[in-house]
Amino acid sequence: MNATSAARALFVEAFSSTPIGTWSAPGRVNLIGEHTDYNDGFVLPFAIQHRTAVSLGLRDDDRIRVVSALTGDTVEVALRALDSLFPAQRDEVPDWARYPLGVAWALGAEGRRGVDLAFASNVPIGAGLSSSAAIESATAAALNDVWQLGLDRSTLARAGRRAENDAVGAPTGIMDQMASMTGRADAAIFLDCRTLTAELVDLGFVDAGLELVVIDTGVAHAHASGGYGDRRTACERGAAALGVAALRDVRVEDLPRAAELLDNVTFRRVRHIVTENQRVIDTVQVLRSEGPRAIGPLLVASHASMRDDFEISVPELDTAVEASLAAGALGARMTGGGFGGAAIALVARDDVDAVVDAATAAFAASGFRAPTCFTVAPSAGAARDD
Ligand code: GAF
Repeated sequence: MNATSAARALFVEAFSSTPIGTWSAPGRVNLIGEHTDYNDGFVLPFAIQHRTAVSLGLRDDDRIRVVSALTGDTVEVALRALDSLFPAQRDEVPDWARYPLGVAWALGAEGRRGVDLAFASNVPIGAGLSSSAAIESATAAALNDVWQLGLDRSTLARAGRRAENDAVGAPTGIMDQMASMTGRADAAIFLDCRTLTAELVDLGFVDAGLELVVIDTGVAHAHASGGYGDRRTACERGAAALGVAALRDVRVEDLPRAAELLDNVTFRRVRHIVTENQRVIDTVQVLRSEGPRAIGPLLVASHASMRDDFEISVPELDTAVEASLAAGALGARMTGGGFGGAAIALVARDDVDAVVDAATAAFAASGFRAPTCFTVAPSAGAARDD
């Protein structure tokens, strides 16, 4: 059953009534541009075919009920109570329910009509494929329609980020929500995270005989704790020491001066962001001038920068990348926030099995849990399904 049918079936089972509609939104992979979003920089993600769906029913009061196929539990609160729950009392809300309730809160729920929401998803959780942005974007798209808010996609993406930052407590940027809201089949989104200007870039994987393979390491990550926030703090420290509003404003040619001003760790964090921004720009240019077969070296350089300078890779991700490249991938890198999750490999169609076999064998040889491997296709963003 796809996510849309599963959400509808769950709604009927949980609420004993028929939903008025179902909306869905995708997860994403990021082709290149990691941790650049909260530095006002550039990213190049694309929405994938895995989606989270929400079936919605209107209520006659001001309450919101949410139920998830994942956990099976139902959470119910008054819309007017959301302002006192978020952000201060978020611990009173079960983890998963902070995402949809946080979006309702971020959209300004008080005074709106109550809703019942049932969620189902086939976006892998904890794999760095933005299962959280998918639930946020599906919720935002649905509430925008039924509450007749008339908000554009960037504004809905910002509401999703606010939910993530303040209701969930993860200090993330805007990339995932923008990818989930604005994805298009066959294209990546070249996003300027300072202005939120988004350009679609044709990927041409099909015509070039290429597949993008996801190698999910099974190492779970969470951005509400630990390393992600530390990296963000280091970037802010670097920007302040260099006297710029954000690391977006530092150019590659400024790096020698930065090396003199910053301690070694902060400098390496800065160098990752500055060179990664340039790699995103270069990738877009290479895609447009030479096509997707030529972007491999940029993906490989991005991974090395994350492993050595930003230090957000883990042995499983490095193994996935090295094994893919050894088996003939044109390029490979970890994708998403790091500290676990998935790697991506750009692979000629005929080499997909060899890459998957090589990654699986390398994991076994290292004593790691077997990875889950699948291909992803650039897909449409949030939409109403029925
Ligand atoms: C996570 C965050 F949610 C994004 O905002 C982005 O920072 C990414 O990690 C790293 O590029 O997905």
